[in-house]
Amino acid sequence: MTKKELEIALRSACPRSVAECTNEELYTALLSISQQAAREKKSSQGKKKLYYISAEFLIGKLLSNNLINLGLYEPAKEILLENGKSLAAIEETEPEPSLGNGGLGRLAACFLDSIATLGLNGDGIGLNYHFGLFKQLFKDNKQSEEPNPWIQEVSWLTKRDVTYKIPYKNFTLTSRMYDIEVTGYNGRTNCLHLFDVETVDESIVSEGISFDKTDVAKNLTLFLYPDDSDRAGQILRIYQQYFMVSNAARLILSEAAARGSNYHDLPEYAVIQINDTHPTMVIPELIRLLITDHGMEMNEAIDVVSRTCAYTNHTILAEALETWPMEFFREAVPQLIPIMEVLDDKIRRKFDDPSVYIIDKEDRVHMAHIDIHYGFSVNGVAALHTEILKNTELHNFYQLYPEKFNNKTNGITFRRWLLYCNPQLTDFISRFIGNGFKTDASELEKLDQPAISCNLKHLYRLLSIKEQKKAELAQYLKETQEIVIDPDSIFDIQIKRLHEYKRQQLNALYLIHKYLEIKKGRRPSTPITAIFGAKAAPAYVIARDIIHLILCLQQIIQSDPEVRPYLNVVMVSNYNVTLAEKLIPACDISEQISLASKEASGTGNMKFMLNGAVTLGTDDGANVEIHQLVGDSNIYIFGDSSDTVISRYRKGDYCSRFYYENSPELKEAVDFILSKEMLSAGDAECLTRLYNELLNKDWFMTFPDFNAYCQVKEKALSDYEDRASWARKMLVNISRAGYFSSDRTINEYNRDIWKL
Ligand code: T68
Repeated sequence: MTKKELEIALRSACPRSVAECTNEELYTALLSISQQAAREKKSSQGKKKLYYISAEFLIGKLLSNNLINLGLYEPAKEILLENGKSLAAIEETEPEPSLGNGGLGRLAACFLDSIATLGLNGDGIGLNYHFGLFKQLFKDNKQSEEPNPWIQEVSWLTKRDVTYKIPYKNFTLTSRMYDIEVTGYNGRTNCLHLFDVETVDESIVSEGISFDKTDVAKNLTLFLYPDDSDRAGQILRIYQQYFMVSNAARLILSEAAARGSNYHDLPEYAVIQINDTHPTMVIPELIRLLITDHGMEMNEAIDVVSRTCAYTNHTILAEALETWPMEFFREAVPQLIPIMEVLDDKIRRKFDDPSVYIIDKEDRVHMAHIDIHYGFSVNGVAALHTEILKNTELHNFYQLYPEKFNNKTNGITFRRWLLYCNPQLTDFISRFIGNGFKTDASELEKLDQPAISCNLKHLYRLLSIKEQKKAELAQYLKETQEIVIDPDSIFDIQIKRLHEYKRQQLNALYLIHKYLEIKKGRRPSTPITAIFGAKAAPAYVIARDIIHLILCLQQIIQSDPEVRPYLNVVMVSNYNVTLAEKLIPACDISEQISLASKEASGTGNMKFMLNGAVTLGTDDGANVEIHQLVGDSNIYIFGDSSDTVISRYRKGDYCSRFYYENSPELKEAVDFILSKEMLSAGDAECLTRLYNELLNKDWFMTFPDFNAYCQVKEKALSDYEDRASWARKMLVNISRAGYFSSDRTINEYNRDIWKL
């Protein structure tokens, strides 16, 4: 579509002239134009098709992304400008779909972009949550939750005439499929299929995010990860997961048949990627449907399904690996039980090792075990993670099936995380190395050449782009959250789900330490702004306490005139993709400080590096690969190694109090949690609980890494002062980020697993 054609299309889609339209009307018009353009690029239907099933798709706002991918972004911007309108202002009217939680969901979104960009035949399948995870608010320095509605009268969802009857023990629900078109860069359009239940009732939610958990017909697709701290909540998860996979299985079978499959040859027509264990029930459900609806023998059905399904593991936290009591299945989906019993029985006959059974002696079903035994591929999401799976967490399975295990280091789409969120940096790069990197990210390496790295003018240009993005962020936070930050300070950012293993509490302890240092007169040369963004799962008490600690610290520091000019702490509320797009380009120091061995990969680390931030982190997840690519002098690595951590867990003799007693700085920082300043800003119960947790347990070992963390941070802060040399570090980081393009990741999935 040319600019002229777009102008004509826009005029006819608008209720009045472009200049006279409201931003909402222009949004609606642009949405329908880009949907139309996307439909014209529908992916060609090859014989074999990929289905990426995931409980989350954290897709972010779609308008600009789709315009970029359709090549319409610049023309649209110009036409709007000529009519006194701004695309940025129109974007503000678009709600962000709340279909995800963290890295796993954002990865799924990046993958859909790359699958379409590479012209592969593949769709996503998930659920159409009306209120998403939740909308985060801060009251009295604490997190509170509200529904996060995003589906409006006009939206990217297209209602389809696909519906199924999904059977449960006591009732049947009628489903409905909605589609969101996913357009790749200069590429084809695929679909994200989101299933919903026709009877869902938004009005049953009251008091924050509570609702009747037993009224499944009304509540099924209200929330992602509804509270599962009680039995009703846990069974609701089963209802949701089964709904997702039963719909998926029916769609996959009917599409395969339409492409010519006779079901016996299903693996030639379909491959299913199971994103973590939430979609695992697709395995027994497909087997069941092949038997009951298509007359297949059990053994053949198991074989066919096993050759169709592949599993991605995203966690090594034992407590995050899903296991469900058999009685839950009995209560919700008893039809799966005979299948799961056969699957378990076959394993028991074959292997004399209870650790690999599907059903354990407490009658609990281990979802990952189903995937590993009855899928043909098991992959981790970064090199270190896959090694830990093979050697430690899933070692017994690795010995049974070494050929199934493979690594697929995560990636991110450069369209959203560079071209869209940082056009200034994109221009800077294109000026030196042309546009090839937009489709072949490895070309970014060309940036690391003496003509740039030895030329102060170019290096200062790079620094000035960073300054501009910092100023833009400061402006945005002021307008949207009334947060004031100094754009001339160092932006040190930690944004990710709140979890003890990610160790926001370690960062907070450093900030307490820094606060006390400044009080003693030791002031930093350049002021520091520490920015956090994180949601805590509502039932995760310690995570909420950590948010409370950070918010209290923010209040204390901001109201202390002695400290405030040198140090600021801010926590943005309702951290989401839209905020990430503003925060990441503005970052100087990227905090990736998980306890080594615990972060499967991380993908924020990749987005920061691509935007010229320097990583301060542990040798964990994909940080290890970043470290290898940029070299010791362009990253700040600290802390105990994953081997040390794993053996410390094995020995079981970790004692946090020992470290507390032996480091005066650490003791001082920890004690500050219960200082009178803190207790007057916050809630004694929360702060005491957190203090005790750290001192008596500290399961994710923040104390042993505290001193090393403080040291390496001081080193980074002082290195920042030499602007030219910092700019060179930025340049090296950008130039090595190509490896982390999700196009590379998807090519590997296709080469090794999907074979489309
Ligand atoms: C993340 N996992 C990993 N899980 O933590 C991160 N899990 O290291 C990795 O980069 C990313 O996946 C992509 O591979 C998650 O985001 C969840 O959100 C989750 C939610 C519920 C239950 C289990």
